[in-house]
Amino acid sequence: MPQVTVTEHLLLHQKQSPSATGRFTMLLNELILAGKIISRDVNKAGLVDIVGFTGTENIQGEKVKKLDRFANEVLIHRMERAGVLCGMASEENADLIPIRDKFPKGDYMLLFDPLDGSTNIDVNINVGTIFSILRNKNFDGSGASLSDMLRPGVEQVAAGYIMYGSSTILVYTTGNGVHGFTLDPSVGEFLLSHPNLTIPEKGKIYSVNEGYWNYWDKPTQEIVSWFKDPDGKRGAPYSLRYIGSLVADFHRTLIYGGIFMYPADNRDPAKSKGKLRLMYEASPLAMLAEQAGGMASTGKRRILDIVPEDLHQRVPLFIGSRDEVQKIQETYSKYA
Ligand code: AHM
Ligand code: MG
Repeated sequence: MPQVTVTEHLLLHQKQSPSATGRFTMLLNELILAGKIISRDVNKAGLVDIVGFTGTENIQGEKVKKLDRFANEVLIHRMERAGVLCGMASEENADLIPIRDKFPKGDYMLLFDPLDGSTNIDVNINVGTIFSILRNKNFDGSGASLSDMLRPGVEQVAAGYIMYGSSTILVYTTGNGVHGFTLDPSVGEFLLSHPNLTIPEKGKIYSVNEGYWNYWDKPTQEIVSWFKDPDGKRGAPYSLRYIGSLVADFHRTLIYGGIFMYPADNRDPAKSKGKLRLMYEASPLAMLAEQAGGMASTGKRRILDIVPEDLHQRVPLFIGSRDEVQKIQETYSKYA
C-alpha cells in the first residue's frame, strides 16, 4: 500500500483549493517540525534531567514542569520564524505573543497548549500539544491585537493535536474531515494512518473525574448516574475510563465514541466555569469532534459559538458522540 506523508496529504488538499498560496502548508509544516522536536524530548524524558518542576507557576497558578516550558519555547521559536503568523497565544503565557519586527508576517494566528496533561509525564502517560489556527480579518501587515484573536471557535481554519504516547500521532482538521497520522521514527515522517476519522454516533464509555461528584451541579450528577444505569433496570452500564490527560481521553473518545466531560464545579471560584480553557483546549477539540460527526457543548450551548472574552477563559466541556452529548443537553434543559 502506498504510504502518504502528512506533507503529501497537505499539498493534495491545497491543490483542491484555487485560492491556496502554500502559506498554510508552510504553517502546518513548521508546526509538525516543532511537534517532532517535542516528541523526541518527551520520549527521552526519563533519561535526562528534564522531568520535574521548574519552580515557577504559569498564568493559571499551576506548577510548570520543565517539559512544558521546553515545548512552549520550541513552539514559539519555530513558529515566530514561519513567516505566516501575525500573533500567537499559549496556555503558558499570560499575554498575546507578538511576532517580532525582524520576522516576516502573515495573516494567520496560532493558539496552543504546548504540553497538555504534563502532570502525567513522570508516570509515562500520554501527553499532547493542542493547536488552533485562526485568520486575522484585520491583518494590515503588522501584528494582531487581542480583539483580533478573541474569535469564536467556529472561525477556526484548522485545529488538531499531536499526542506523544506509545506512538506519536498527529490528528488535524482543516474543515474537511479529520485525519490522523502516525510518526514513523525510522524515517521521521508522519504517515497517514487514520483517514477520515468519524466518532461513532453512540458510545459505551463515559470519562470524567468522578472524585469531584460532590462539587457538581444537579444535571451533571444526574447524567453520571444515568451512565451507570441507562435503561433503569440495572442492565448494561457504560464503562468509565479516565486518564486525566485531555488529549489521550479525547483521542480514545474520537476512536471508540462515548463522552468526555470536564464539568463546572464549585471547589473554588476559579473552577466555577470548569477547568479547561476555551481557546487552547475546548475550541480546537470541538472543531475536531464536529468534523468527525460528534458534538461539543458546555451542557447549555455549542462550544464553537462562544465568543471569548479573555485568552485564558475556562469553560465546562462535554464532548464526544452525538447521542451522549445530546443526552447531556436535554438533561441541562430540564433544569433550565
Ligand atoms: P493542564 O493544561 O495544566 O495540563 O491541565 C489540563 C489537564 C487535562 O489534560 C485533563 O483533562 C485535566 O487537566 C485533568 O484534570 P483533573 O486532574 O482535575 O481531573
Ligand atoms: Mg492544558
